[in-house]
Amino acid sequence: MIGHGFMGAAHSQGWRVAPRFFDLPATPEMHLIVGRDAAATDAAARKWGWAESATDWREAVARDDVDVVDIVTPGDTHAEIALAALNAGKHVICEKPLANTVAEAERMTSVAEEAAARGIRSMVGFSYRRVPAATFARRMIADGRLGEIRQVRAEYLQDWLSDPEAPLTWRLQKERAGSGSLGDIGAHAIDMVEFVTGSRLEGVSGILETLVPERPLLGESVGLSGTASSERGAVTVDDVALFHGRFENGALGSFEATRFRTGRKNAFRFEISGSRGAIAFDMERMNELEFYDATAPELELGFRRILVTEHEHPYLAPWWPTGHLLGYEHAFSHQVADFVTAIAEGTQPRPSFADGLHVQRVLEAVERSSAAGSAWTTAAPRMSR
Ligand code: SOE
Repeated sequence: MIGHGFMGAAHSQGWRVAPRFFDLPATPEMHLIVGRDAAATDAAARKWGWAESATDWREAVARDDVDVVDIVTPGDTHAEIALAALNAGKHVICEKPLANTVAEAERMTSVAEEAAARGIRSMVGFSYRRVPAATFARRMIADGRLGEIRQVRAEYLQDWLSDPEAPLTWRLQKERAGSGSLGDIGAHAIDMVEFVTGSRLEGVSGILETLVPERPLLGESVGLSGTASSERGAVTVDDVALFHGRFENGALGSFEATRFRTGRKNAFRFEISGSRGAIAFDMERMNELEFYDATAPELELGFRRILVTEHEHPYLAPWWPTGHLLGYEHAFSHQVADFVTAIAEGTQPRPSFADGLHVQRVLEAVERSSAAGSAWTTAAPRMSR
């Protein structure tokens, strides 16, 4: 594992727990964790259960006793690490968004596809796909329970930046994070509704806004926010991203991503409506799916709540008795279980780097649209590149 921040903790939990609950065709060993600060990386290794720690990721990805590389660093390092790891013959799982630019994501995808021909697997960490209620929503749509999909609404609302004195962490610097709310949480919204509906966005119109243009520079790094110093620096990413789009299946979608929505902590919600019904999901109530069956008798119409905790629901079989809820971290175990299974069985895990590249194209289309006064902008590959 390269990196040891918030995602390092979440992925470590996934690697440790997945083989203890799922019957996997191969058993991962948590071998080596890499970070720039030797003492902090060593502490992370001991806390999370990695056998060794190191400070040089280039040496790490070249080691003969490493088979899989998990990239949980900020976006500006994804491409370089992923390319080195794939070229060294390692399977790679990379955090979202796949890269900071479309050009990087294209390069990563083409190297991943060459590597796939040699049996090397790669995947992007859009972990929310593996929340059982979300996976079940996809199954219901694939089974035709919603009929023809007409409208999609997705919003990812957090509030940890609404305090203008919250410090300037890497997530607020374009050269490190690529973009702001758009890539950090809007990317999840895009991947999620494309996964659930099975249809991709083909074009968008959007507006991006930076609400607090300067913030205190970062002192000591603590959690997502860190502590502030007395100097200030420029915020170079969007704080709020609003966009709407059209999917290949003709459905219309509206999207909102913000880290300024006071009172909303991790309100990742989507609602999808079709000719035969609708579903709604809210990550703050992640064990539930609301379902409206438009084919029910007229006097019984209404949204009903499905508690997605039956053993037959996706990923639920190895967990707890019905009604005993799962949490945020379980999706990371599901991600590891699927990735290890794909490696052992020689299949392409999803979301692939190509899927991550598509999300990157949508993110870039929103940025271009916003820069052009919200002009309609396609997310298709650009011929001029
Ligand atoms: C911060 O906004 C963040 O940690 C995102 O970076 C994650 O992708 C999301 O899962 C939770 O919020």
